[in-house]
Amino acid sequence: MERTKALEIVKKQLTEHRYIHTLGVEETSVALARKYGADSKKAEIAAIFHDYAKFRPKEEMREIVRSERLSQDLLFYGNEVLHAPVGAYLVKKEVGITDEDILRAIYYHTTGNGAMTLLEKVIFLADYIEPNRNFPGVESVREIAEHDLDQACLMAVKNTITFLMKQNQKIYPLTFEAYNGLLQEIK
Ligand code: DGI
Ligand code: FE
Ligand code: FE
Ligand code: FE
Repeated sequence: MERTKALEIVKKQLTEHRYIHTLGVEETSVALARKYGADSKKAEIAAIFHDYAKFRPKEEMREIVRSERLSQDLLFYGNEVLHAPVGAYLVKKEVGITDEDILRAIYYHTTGNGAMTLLEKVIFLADYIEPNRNFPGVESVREIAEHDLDQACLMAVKNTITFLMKQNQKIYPLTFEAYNGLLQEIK
């Protein structure tokens, strides 16, 4: 799909703030794809659509989890976790994207998983470090991302787990699997 067409479609789904974030993820993921040898066209499309479902009502997302038989443990989690797998489903159904690499990158963009592909890592990391993000620790992840994709992803997952634990929030099992998987790859 052409970039301008994709942006036109996703813009309707997002707030202005989230659209600007999406442009940042796109720019960052294309740069990471070029640096680390992922498919930059797939990175571009996955980035543009990664938060497609971010503003769907929670009940609509829960209904999709039930009717499409996604992992039923998703029903114990909120919008922050749901919008990624539900987004992959909706991008396929409503936008007509069928490329499994792109759909997987969208599906796993929030949690990661235990055996991440290059494209999944690129989208996961770009979402975390895109230029509009400014939370404690993001600058050091940006620096690691200059030279080591796996270490940067690991640092992002560690920061996320620590942040969630400090807030007494549930951690989705795939988030722990991402931590374990990245650690194993690095060793
Ligand atoms: O959609 P974005 O805000 O661009 O970014 P995202 O899809 O990476 O979502 C980030 C949020 O998701 C952040 O508030 C932390 C939260 N999150 C990430 N992993 C988990 C999680 N929340 C829970 N409860 N459990 C997780 O494993
Ligand atoms: Fe997201
Ligand atoms: Fe993220
Ligand atoms: Fe995002």
